[in-house]
Amino acid sequence: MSGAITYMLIEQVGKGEIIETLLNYFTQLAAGITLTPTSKTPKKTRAMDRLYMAKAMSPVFTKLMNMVLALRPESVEQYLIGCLNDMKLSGDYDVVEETVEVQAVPTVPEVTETSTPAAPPVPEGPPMPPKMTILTLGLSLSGKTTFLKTLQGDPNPAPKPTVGFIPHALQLGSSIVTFYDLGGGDTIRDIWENYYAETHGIIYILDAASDDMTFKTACDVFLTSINSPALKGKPCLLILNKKDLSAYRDLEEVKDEIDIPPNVKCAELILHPQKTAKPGDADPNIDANLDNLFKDIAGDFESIKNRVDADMAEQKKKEDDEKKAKDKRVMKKSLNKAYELNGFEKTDVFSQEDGYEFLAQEVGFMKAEELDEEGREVADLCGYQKIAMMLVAQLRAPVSSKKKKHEWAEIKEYVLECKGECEKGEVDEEAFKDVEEGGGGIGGGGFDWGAC
Ligand SMILES: Nc1nc2c(ncn2[C@@H]2O[C@H](COP(=O)(O)OP(=O)(O)OP(=O)(O)O)[C@@H](O)[C@H]2O)c(=O)[nH]1
Ligand SMILES: [Mg+2]
Repeated sequence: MSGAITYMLIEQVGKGEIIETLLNYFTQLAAGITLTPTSKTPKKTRAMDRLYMAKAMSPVFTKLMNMVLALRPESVEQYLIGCLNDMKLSGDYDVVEETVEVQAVPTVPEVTETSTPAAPPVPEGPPMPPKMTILTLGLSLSGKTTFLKTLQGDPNPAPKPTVGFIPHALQLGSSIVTFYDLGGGDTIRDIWENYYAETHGIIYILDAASDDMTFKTACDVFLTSINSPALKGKPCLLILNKKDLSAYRDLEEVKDEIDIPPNVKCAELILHPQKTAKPGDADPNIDANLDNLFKDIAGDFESIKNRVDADMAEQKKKEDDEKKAKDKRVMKKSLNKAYELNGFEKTDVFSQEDGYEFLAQEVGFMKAEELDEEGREVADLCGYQKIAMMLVAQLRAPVSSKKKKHEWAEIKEYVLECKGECEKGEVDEEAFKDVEEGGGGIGGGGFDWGAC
């Protein structure tokens, strides 16, 4: 993060370019490239740097650091790329436009989108867990983002449709509660289930004043989501929103449509502060309903946490297995090209001398002579095919320090196994797609080099 701050201070891009520039910075960083500023020296004095930091950059960095502190993601770079992408796509530039006094530059970021007037009080009862993740679900326009902005004290939220997902971390006493705001559009709903495993509780927001067809869909989507294996039985708050409108259906009418399971508590609310009896003030019933949800989670936290840990481990294993399988398909396709097997033509194949040099450079040496005997043997096995050698180089010298560095002996075994399968004619159709998906060839972004 400090590298990014230095880079931004020297570059001093315009306010509208901050998200884009940071996104580029972290994307390059994830690819192992640390961007150096185009200008070698800061364009302005240190006082001006501070002013710039305060006015333009500080809100963005504070927001990003709050999210990282709250979620402690495994890969900070990838997580920041996701957040910045979401901010870019959703046009969530509000923070950049805030006026910040120079004296107010935070040296240590606080976790606080959070300590805002409308944030709910710490509930009494069982001790609150240190961290909780709450999934906020509901169809598009049901009021999810409005609700989260209201919780953060915004008296007149006017959100744009959410594309993807935006985490909002709120500090409640000693507990950090992270609400995931997920877009509710038809196509975006496909991503919801990626977040089910890690969730401790659910808030489903229903626009109870919508037209009949939307209402029916919202009820169906509610039941499907809360009955999915990773969510079933977890504490849930069903909010019937837009009580201020005449088309509003009350709880009795909703119950005619949905059989509400026992783990679900219901609330009839007005989530938009401008629609309440006292415009500008949040609906006073929000706090008590949230407290009840937190109490339900706190009361059963041990077993919910065990379930979350187990589900997340299973999900990670599934993802790793899928990545491994995909990498193997790419390797086999490259070997088919190297050895002209299974109808493939010889493509991107070096001479032996150039192949050694290529692999040597890919693993970080200056000259081919530095590649030892075992490395050469692997290059031989790869048939000097470019992508195959790039794949093995990534196993030997992964870009990310978190990925395992494999020994040549292990890599040799892996290439032999892939080659053996190719020779037996084991090629699956997916292989034809993967390399195209992988960026059309060398260095394509679709491979997960470290998965093996
Ligand atoms: N009348 C009324 N309108 C509301 C209330 N709450 C939210 N709205 C309006 O309903 C719409 C909901 O917008 P969002 O909060 O962006 O909805 P969302 O669920 O986040 O939608 P996606 O991000 O597309 O999934 C906005 O136009 C709000 O002004 C309410 O209590 N009463
Ligand atoms: Mg939204």
